[in-house]
This record gives sequence, C-alpha cells and structure tokens, in this order.
Amino acid sequence: MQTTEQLKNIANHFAIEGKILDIKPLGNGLINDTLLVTTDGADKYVLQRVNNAIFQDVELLQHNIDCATAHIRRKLEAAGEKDIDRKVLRFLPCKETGKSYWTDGQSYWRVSLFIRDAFTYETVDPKYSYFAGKAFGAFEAMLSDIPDTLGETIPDFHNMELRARQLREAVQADKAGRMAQDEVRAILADLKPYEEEMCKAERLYREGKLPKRICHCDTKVNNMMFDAEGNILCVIDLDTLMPSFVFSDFGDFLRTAANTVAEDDPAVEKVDFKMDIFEAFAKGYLESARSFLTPVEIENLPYAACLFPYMQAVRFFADYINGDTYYKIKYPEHNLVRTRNQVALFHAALAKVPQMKAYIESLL
Ligand code: GN1
Ligand code: MG
Repeated sequence: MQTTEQLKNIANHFAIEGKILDIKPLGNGLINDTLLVTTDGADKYVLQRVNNAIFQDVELLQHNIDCATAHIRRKLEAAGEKDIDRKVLRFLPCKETGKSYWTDGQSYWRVSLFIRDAFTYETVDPKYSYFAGKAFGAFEAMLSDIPDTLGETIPDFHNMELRARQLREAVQADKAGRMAQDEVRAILADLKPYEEEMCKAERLYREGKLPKRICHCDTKVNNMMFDAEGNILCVIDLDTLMPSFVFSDFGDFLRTAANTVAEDDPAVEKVDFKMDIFEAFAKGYLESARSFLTPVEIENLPYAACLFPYMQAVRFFADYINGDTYYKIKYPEHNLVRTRNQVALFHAALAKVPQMKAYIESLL
C-alpha cells in the first residue's frame, strides 16, 4: 500500500478543489481499494484503485460509468431534481488526459465526489427495503433507453453456467489441496443437484425468451447510499454496471438484505431468508420496473432470489478451493465460512419459493 504522501500525489492528478489534508480507508469493499480524501475546501472525495486483475479492461469500465452517470444526470436534470451531485456519482477528470481515470501504467485510479450526509448500511428493515426496490427499479428504468453501447466489464459475470464450470475446474486443479477436506466434498455434493435448475436463465436467454438489460450487478445493501430520512440517494460501486438479466439486481440485493445475518457470519444455524424484506423489496421494485419487465422476468423473480445465494456460494467456494485468490479474506477459512453461510441461505430461500410466488402474484 502507498504512503499518504504517494496517495496525495495520485489524487492530485485529478481536478480536486482545495489542498488535500488527509487520506484514509473507507468502506467494506471486497475488490477495490477505497479511500476518503479530506481537503481544506468544502468537498470531500473518494479515491479508488480499481482492481485491474479483476477488471481487466478499465477503459471499457470507465466508458460504461461515464455514459451511465451522464445519462442519469441528464434524466435527473430534465425531471427538475435538485441536489443532483448526491443522486448520481460524479467522477473528476484527470488534469492531464481529461479521462475519468489516471494510470501509472500498472494501477488505475479514479476520484469521485464524496456524497455528503449520506449513509450506507449492512442491513435494512422492510421500509428501507421498499425504498431500495423502488430505487433499483428506477435505476434500471433510467438506463433502459441509454443510447450508448455498454460492454461487459467482467465477461459473463453473472453467467451461472460459467460459475459452475469454474467450480468444476477449481475442483479438478485442487491447487490448494483443499479437496482432501471432508466438508469441502460434502458442500460440493450438496450444491450439485441444483446446478441445472440454477442455470435456467442462460437457457431462457439462448431460447430468446429472456433479454439482457443494463443492470448494476452488485446490488449489495452496502452499495447504496441513503439520506438521513431513509430515502435512497444513489447507488454506488458501478464497476459491474453492464448488460445482464434483471435477476442480477433483484437477486443480489435480497442475498444480502434478506439474510438474517451477514454473508460471512459463521453461525449458519442463524441464517434465514426474511420474507418481510423480500415482500417490501419486490413491491418497490415492481412499482418502478413493472412497465418494462416481461412476464418471464416477473415470473422468475423467486428463482432470482435463490440463484444469487447459490451463485455466490459457488463463487466463494471456488475461491476457497483455488487458495483464496479473488476475494479479500481476513482469516484463512473466511471463504469457507462465507460458502457455508450462502449455502444455508440458498436452502432457506428455496424453501420459501411458493410463498414468494404467491406474494408476487398478489401484486399483479
Ligand atoms: C464483490 O466489491 P464488492 O465487495 O461490492 C463482488 C460481488 C460479490 C460480493 C460478495 C466484482 O463485491 O460480485 O457479490 O463481493 N464483486 C466482484 O460480497 O466480483
Ligand atoms: Mg461495494
């Protein structure tokens, strides 16, 4: 990690106003390095190093973000919204190139305006869940007519067939020798019978029955900012903004918000899928997204609520078997603990599919 002096030099490549006073870590992201920049001026900034081992085409990634934030900004302006810098992220241009990132040839950095008086949460109650549903539906709706072509910043990011294949490859390579553990083999056996059903989205897509739309693709609870009253201001962490199935945004929010515990809580017996959170989110989401969703998309929202814990279990598990090369970990078994948790959440969600279906139908 860089010294504060080095970080200041990096941040000074951007059109920051005022003199930088301090730079310190911010948030709980598992992929990028995120820092808060304080200045002697009115604004604070967020400095991020994009993890370019994971996001290999930062040029494309920033293109997506530039187009999407500009499009949303235009819509908010046209709607007469006030305080727009708190409702959509604003990235600063690099002083030398005018681009929204700066690179020293190895690392990629960017700076955005820090959103004032905003809060992120690791959990939400039903009221906030309803707001979040409305906000994500509105986010997708705003981007539904974006004129630019956006690319996949991680190709096939939420493709379950690919994730299942990556797990099979990890098992075969057994790079960290972890297949010797009984529990690892037991988890594998637990996941396997559901694989085909969970790959349904890709089949529907191939059959021409399911569209791809511009989605956020990382709708974890802690990726949205609320104001003091609990209204959503904006969504953050736009690196995975790309064409995907709407299941991504619906499912990933519930994966974090409807879990009774955090995604890495070792107390698996406490894991459950909260139906009140599901109902509130589904209600809000359908209110703002119903106008553009197809019947196939709506009908499969309960499937999405199961798919995301399943996919995340597969991803954490593959990373554990590979020897922890993707997600940041805080202790050696962290990815295994996360896997157990997500497997439990998957089973809990699956058991509630009939209730979820009945609730969605009651909304139509
Ligand atoms: C990562 O960067 P962060 O922590 O918001 C990951 C998501 C996972 C999530 C699991 C690019 O998100 O897909 O769902 O961790 N992002 C990427 O907590 O892989
Ligand atoms: Mg994040």
